[in-house]
Amino acid sequence: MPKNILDSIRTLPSEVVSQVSSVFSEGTIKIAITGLSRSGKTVFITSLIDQLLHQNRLLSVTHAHATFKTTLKAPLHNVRRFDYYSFIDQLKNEQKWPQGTDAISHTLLEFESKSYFSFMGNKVFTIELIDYPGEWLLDLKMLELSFEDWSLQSLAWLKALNHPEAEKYLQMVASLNAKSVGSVYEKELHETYKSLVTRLKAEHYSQITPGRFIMPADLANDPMLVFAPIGGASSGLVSVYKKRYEKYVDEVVKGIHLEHFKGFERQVVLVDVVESLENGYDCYKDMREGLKSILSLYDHNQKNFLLQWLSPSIKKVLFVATKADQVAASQHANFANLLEEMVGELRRELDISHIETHSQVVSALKSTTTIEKKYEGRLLSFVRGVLEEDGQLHDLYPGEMPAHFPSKTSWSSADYAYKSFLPPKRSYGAQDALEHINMDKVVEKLLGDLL
Ligand SMILES: Nc1nc2c(ncn2[C@@H]2O[C@H](COP(=O)(O)OP(=O)(O)OP(=O)(O)O)[C@@H](O)[C@H]2O)c(=O)[nH]1
Ligand SMILES: [Mg+2]
Repeated sequence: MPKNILDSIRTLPSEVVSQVSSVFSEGTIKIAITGLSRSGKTVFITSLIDQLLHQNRLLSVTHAHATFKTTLKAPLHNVRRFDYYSFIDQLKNEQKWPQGTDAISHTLLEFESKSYFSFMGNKVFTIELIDYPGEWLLDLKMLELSFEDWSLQSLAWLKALNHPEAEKYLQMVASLNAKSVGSVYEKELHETYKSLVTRLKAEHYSQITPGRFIMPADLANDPMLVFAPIGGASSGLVSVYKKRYEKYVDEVVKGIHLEHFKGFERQVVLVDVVESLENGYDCYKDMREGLKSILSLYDHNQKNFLLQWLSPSIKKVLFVATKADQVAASQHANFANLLEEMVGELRRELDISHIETHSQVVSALKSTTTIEKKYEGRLLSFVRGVLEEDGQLHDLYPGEMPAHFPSKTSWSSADYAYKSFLPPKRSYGAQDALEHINMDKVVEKLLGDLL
């Protein structure tokens, strides 16, 4: 702000100053975009920024009267930058999805929004968007657990999976005894557990801790990570593993994962509804539990003082189901129902904690178009797009989405197989944002009150 304006404000009567100073209200609103890996965080944030930068042309106005301008600001020092320019280039010009990202990254957007009254001047504020891997948020439950409790819970979870690889690991743990000590045992058990959770992750299970075993980022090969859940009988390893576990909780979960969550006002939770339908009842249930852990930060019964200290700053949570373009437009009402079913209980719990919630089905980048076609005498809704598997344009009938998640007995994953599409080939003018489904509604629900 120019110095002379500040000086002239200082000489105004106090009641006028309080009015005028709100005009220049500055401040940064922090928004975390979270979700398990591949849920669509990077594409969602890229599209959100792109819609905001091109807002005047492409979004239906958020509030009838709102006019605002958005600028991408220089990145913060000492944090990883969310690389909007590379991502948007890949999506618009190379028809490529961005590679997976395995760490927290930030970006700053400055908004100037027009006020109702010309004498008031415009409101300027900054939004910090943070791409935050949901896998790291799952670790927050470790804050509440001793090494022994975490081990017990993890082993019980593995047992309940009824998975042959999990079974092998459990047998390995059972075979340990007081003499199983030394770095060879330490590493072998850790590596076996790490491969197991990596495999379970690939098979779409969600509740995996610690997050850094599957997304190590800068901690790959850090000796602090050499631990694994074990039972009390194998006491030879307990003391070393316990020390490392406690160091991990202290330095990584508290020191890094939690640190980035300070001062959050809003959170977007991306949910891959299509993926959960495709992977069957057990993965669906596990994803629901995973989402619960991700949001345990706001649990009003939370006893952990660190979490209690963080939660009051959160005011709004928006649940978003991405990739709506994988199904025909006629299926979007059912899609929204499934999202609601997945997060309904969480929304009620957040409501009790006085946190506003919304849900929205979107496609951050609309990669298909819905077309009507006759098939065996029936008019069906097909999706037309370029398939990832062969790079060719296809018309596909993805079937009807159910209005509810099937029950355990009636759920057959084979009924739900959705294809992946590539970003569409089109030429974008300077004024064109990514084509989307419902990103304008996201802007309204997430930011509408600020504009
Ligand atoms: N059809 C369609 N596919 C999408 C959309 N957004 C994301 N995808 C698909 O989902 C994949 C993952 O998207 P990302 O944005 O990279 O997901 P992420 O959550 O950042 O993943 P990680 O960085 O691995 O945690 C992409 O490679 C696409 O295949 C969308 O709007 N439409
Ligand atoms: Mg990503």
